[in-house]
Amino acid sequence: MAKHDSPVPLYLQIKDYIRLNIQHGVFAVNERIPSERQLADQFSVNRLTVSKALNELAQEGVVYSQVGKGTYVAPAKIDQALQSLTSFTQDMIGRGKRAASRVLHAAIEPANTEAAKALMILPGAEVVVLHRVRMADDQPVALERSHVISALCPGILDNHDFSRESLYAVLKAEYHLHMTYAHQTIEARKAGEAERDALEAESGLPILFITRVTYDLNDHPVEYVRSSYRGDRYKFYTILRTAE
Ligand code: 16G
Repeated sequence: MAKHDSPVPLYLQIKDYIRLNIQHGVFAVNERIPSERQLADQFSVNRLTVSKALNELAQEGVVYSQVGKGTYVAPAKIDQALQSLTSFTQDMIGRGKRAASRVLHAAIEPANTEAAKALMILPGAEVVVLHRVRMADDQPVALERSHVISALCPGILDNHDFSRESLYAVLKAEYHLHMTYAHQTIEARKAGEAERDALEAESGLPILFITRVTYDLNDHPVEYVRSSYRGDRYKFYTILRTAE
């Protein structure tokens, strides 16, 4: 029952109620939660108030709706630490998930200005361009567009299938390129059309857009990547310590 005299708005009380029930497993993952009408009756509020609560929870990736069917509990987000440099495959193995990729594009191309600048090569020098939809347990979670300096890994596309192989593992085992550190930025934005198609997402999906330059042991840039992670399936965490 909602507290109508509380300073906490009614729709926020409903959100808290749903969130708590999910945390305690009362509403289980991929199961339907009570309908808008049931919640409106239960809390003695109008359906618009319930709909506002459900819409916000959907935007936050806590629930998802299926047209004509109802609202369901979304699986928990993948939680990625920002302290260490890992590959997607390593991340997924660490979580007990199956990593795979759908390769959208794989070719040797002249570097565009942006990639050339990031990789400190001349525009037009050859780069391996690899666009992949990264899948966790068969669910698309990210679209990655990698550029790797071609001269560092000759023949890489001829000998490997990146729908199942790890790029970092191949670079290390075959080309002795040890990815050591990376500079990375993360920005929020709405998914564009290409991202929506690749990630099988609806319009309005929030994206965590990551730009990364990855360096080898000798401080040489090796990879420039632009990645779009589904905001409803991913979150990043980091440990912060006080400055000395
Ligand atoms: C991570 C990296 C990406 C790299 C990929 C290699 C981001 C933010 N990070 O996803 O730069 O290309 O791992 O993964 O995109 P793989 O070794 O599994 O192919």
